[in-house]
Amino acid sequence: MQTITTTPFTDQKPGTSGLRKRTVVFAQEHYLENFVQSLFDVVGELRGGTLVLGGDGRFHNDVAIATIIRMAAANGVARVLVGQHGILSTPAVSHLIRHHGATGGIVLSASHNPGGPEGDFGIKYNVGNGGPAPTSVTDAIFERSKVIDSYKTAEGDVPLTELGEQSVGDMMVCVIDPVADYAALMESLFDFDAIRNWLGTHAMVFDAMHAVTGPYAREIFGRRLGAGEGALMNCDPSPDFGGGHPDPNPVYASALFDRMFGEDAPDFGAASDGDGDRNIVLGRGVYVSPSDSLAVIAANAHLVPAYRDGIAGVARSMPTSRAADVVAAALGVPAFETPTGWKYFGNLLDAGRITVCGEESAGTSSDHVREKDGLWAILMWLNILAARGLTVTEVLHDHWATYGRHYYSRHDYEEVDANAARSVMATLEGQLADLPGRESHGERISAADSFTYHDPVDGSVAQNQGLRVMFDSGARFVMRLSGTGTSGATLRLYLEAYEPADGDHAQDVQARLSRIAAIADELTALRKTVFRDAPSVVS
Ligand code: G16
Repeated sequence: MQTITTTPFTDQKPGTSGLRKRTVVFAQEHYLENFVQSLFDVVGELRGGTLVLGGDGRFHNDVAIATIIRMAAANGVARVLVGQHGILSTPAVSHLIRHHGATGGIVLSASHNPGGPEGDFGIKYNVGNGGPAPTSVTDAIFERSKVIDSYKTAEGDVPLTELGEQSVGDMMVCVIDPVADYAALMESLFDFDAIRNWLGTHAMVFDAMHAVTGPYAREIFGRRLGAGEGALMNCDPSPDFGGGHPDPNPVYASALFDRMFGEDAPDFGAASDGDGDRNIVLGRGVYVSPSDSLAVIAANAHLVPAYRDGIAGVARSMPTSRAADVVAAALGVPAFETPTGWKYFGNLLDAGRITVCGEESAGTSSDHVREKDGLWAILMWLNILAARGLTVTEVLHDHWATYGRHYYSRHDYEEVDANAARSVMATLEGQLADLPGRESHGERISAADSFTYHDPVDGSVAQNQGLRVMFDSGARFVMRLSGTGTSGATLRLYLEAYEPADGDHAQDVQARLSRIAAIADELTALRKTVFRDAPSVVS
């Protein structure tokens, strides 16, 4: 064992989901080591404990895993479970922690951000319930990182090519199949026979975007459910995601969108992101907004074996549309509104107060793990389609005719000047108190605030979680700064308008939301301040 002298970095504060930086930042001498030692110092129970370790296969994954294994041995970890070739999806890590009773897990990923030497890298820690470390833990790691002066490491390299047990000093390293336990969990939740039969007469396509879910998709959709090879796109993980950007949105998953909106489109299309926790779902010529997906899943969960007895409650992040709330009210179960970030669902799931939860950022999941789970959401849809015998479009239309439609869109202004972004937020925040009652473009503002969350389970409070402006018509806009970017600032404007069950559900989404977008721009001088004529991404 060696103790290496180091000096602190000042920028190791985890964001919405772990520490994300440019790969070149992580490649600096001692950068990863400082953060990992801070983690071992803060999470004392890892000494003598079990650590699950893996990543999404992006550039630098192998180097980081070898480093962490050596440091784990030097810091007294008893056992590391690491995915073969260093591969583990985020939901698989969450499941493995729970399944093996591990102390925690480390995921190496920058999620949907691009990879490669010029791209991004990231590290996040998940605690014993399988979920992202709460703010109390990430804050403590950050505090420690500011004063750290040495880290511990050991000699030894473990080849990750072969399954089996090896040792580094006193620590056991088990190289495990990244897919097996997770695939078994999925098979235990869903009606695989019904999905297999449905796939016998319907076509699907799944785009793994050269990211981590490729091997999972081959096993689950291909081998266990019998979807043909033609159903699987980009299923070989690559360190730079095939030169792409593993964010399953209309811009970066355009090949899938083109196919689903083209001639002879398959019945069902789906994709997931870099580390496999996000998902999108499409039907022939139709895209399901993530907020609608959560609401449809909540409304139809009882058709899926694992949720046959109904759901205890639903939670959504604040900017996610309120479609799921309407379903919860109809089911007579509670609905919770949490800040952006999966970690805020953990207490509600652990306490049994909710069964399903989701976010507008293409994340949906249930109490089977403590992370969002892309393949789970896709299997939910397949199981629902098989049970109902309807197309994706029919399921959506039926949903809107029952609960009303929440027209929804997110406008992202990416990599804008950080000061300009803060000024837009300050401009709106300064007006919040005066906004109620104001009228513009035929809409009247009913309320406006800065969102504060009071966790009903442990009483913790999270302030400044985004600015909300609500209208009498049931419309709303939300503005917040992203916590996952790695350069400049990303401003997110979330737009929502409600059309009741007997209303017109066939309007163009952007046209329906244009009034609210115009009001948001007027109140904040958004586009003028960030020097942009239009958002970088509209989803
Ligand atoms: C992460 C978090 C999500 C969050 C998303 C977007 O997802 O886990 O809870 O909704 O970032 O966050 P922001 O709006 O702050 O950029 P992922 O898939 O990137 O890990």
